Formats: sequence, structure tokens, C-alpha cells
Amino acid sequence: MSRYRWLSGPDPAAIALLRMPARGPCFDRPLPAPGVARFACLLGSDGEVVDEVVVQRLSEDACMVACHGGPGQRQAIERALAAGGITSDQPVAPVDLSEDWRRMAACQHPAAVRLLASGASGSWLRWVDRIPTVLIVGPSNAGKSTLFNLWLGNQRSLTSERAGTTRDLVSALTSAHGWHLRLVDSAGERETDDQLETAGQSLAREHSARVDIILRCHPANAGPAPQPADGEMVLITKADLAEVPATQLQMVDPAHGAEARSAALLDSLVKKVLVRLGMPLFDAAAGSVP
Ligand SMILES: Nc1nc2c(ncn2[C@@H]2O[C@H](COP(=O)(O)OP(=O)(O)O)[C@@H](O)[C@H]2O)c(=O)[nH]1
Ligand SMILES: [Mg+2]
Repeated sequence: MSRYRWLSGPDPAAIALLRMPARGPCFDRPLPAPGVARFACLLGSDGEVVDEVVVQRLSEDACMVACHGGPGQRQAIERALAAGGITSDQPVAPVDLSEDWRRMAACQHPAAVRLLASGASGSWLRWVDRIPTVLIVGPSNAGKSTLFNLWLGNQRSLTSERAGTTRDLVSALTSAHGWHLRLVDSAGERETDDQLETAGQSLAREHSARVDIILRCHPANAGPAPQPADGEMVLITKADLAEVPATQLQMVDPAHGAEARSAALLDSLVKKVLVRLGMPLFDAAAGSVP
């Protein structure tokens, strides 16, 4: 069985029911035994969570899924199933979604959903269906991977005092203030005979033409900071190693500076990147749309 069928009607509802093949890779955990229901996350083709659902195993090869039933959510689930090779056995009914609904359905960011729902408009509209990419560049040993890991809150990229540790582009999704960003760590800029490292450096150069913001890391002890090129923000890293003017964007690894100072600097950096991209910041305490 590689087909799914909606068991509930097409009208917008809080919950919708779906019968589909009992295939593990669509979910973030093993499916329950026949007759048993359990909570699970339904995953898209690149592993992102598409919905939090309850799965009930109907038989060896079929299960029933209770998912969220908004029109946009149902479309997102259909896309995820199609990407996994699971298609519908129902005739395709013409979908009559208004332009507003269509936009809402394509929305990639919780903050954009809130803004759309409030009727706001602005330059952030260009991000409704797109996740911006932030590329971290700079010399080897500037602390790029350390920043990347701090931002993500986990050890995603290897760091070391050995120049040339990062050779590939390492990419990860991150979110703040209701906006998603794709963060990319790159191989450091330096002369090298290492072919893999050179390949990583060209990859970073090619990639830089296609990204939405370049974050250029410059260590505090490496002399005056460069002027930002078009589309760049300059970040002074290793801010424990030299005096950095308060007006400059700066960062310090908690291992080398006070933990609280690092957290505050990271928060201010993330906010400045979002503002630069034109993404309004929410007042989290009041839950209000600016
Ligand atoms: N003193 C100091 N060292 C740092 C800081 N951030 C990173 N480092 C160290 O600098 C070295 C290079 O860091 P890494 O993130 O691998 O640099 P990359 O080559 O630019 O990715 C590592 O030994 C880090 O521990 C910082 O804020 N202060
Ligand atoms: Mg690195």
C-alpha cells in the first residue's frame, strides 16, 4: 500500500483524519503495534517536522493519522507524503483557496503567520515563503564555527585552533523571534595546499553570490576591521582578545568570556541580522505584533 486517503471532509477543521501506509520513515519514531495509538511527528522529505499527530496502527501495513486540519496544514502533509512516494487514491477536488489562504499555506515562519493574520504588510512579505540564508565567512581561526555552534545551541561544526578545520559548507536551520534562518558555516579564507580545503573555499565563494546576508567574522586581535562589502555585516569575534568599540557588532565564546555576556552579544547579533533582513521583532512578553 503506497496510497493515502483523507477520511475526513475537505472543510477547514481543527483535526483531520488520514489513512496511510504504516511506513516508518514518515515519522520521527517507530510506529506502534497494530491496535495501539501514539503521539508522533510527521516528517517532510528533509526531516523537518510537518505536524504533530496521533498515529493509530490499523494493521501491519496501514495506519490512521489524526493531524491538524487547516487547509494549509493539509497541503503541507500532502506535499510531505508525495515527496515520500505516497500518493492519494482520491480524485483531486478543485481547491478553492483565496489568495490570503494560499499565502498563509505557503508561510514558512510563525512570525509571518501572525503578521499576515493581523493584516500587516511590509518588506518582510518577501520572506513569507522563503527562508533566508546567512553565510558565515572570514579568515581561518576567526571563530566562525564557534559562532555557528553557539547560535545553533549545539556542537554542529567542529572547531579547533588548527586552521583549516572546516572544509565543507555546513548548513543548519535555526529560528529566533518566530523567524527561521538557514545558517551556513564555511571554510576559512587562507592560503592552503590542501585540495579539499581549496574546494571548500571555492564552494563558499560561489555560495556567497546566492545568500541573503554574509556575516564576515574578523578577530578582535587581527587589526582594524574591514569595511563591510555590499550585503555584508562585519562581526568582531574573539572580543576577549582586544578592546572592541561598543558601536561594533561583537561576539565572544563563553569559554573565553563571561557566559552572560556571550548570551547577550549573541542575542543582539541575531536581532541585528533579523532587522537587517527586514524581519520585524516581536515583543515576546506582550506577544504583540509591532
Ligand atoms: N579567545 C577566544 N578564542 C576563541 C573565541 N571563539 C573561538 N575561539 C577559539 O579559536 C579557535 C578557532 O575557532 P573556530 O571556531 O574553529 O574558527 P574557524 O576556523 O573560524 O571556524 C578555537 O580554538 C576556538 O576555541 C573567542 O571568542 N575567544
Ligand atoms: Mg571552522
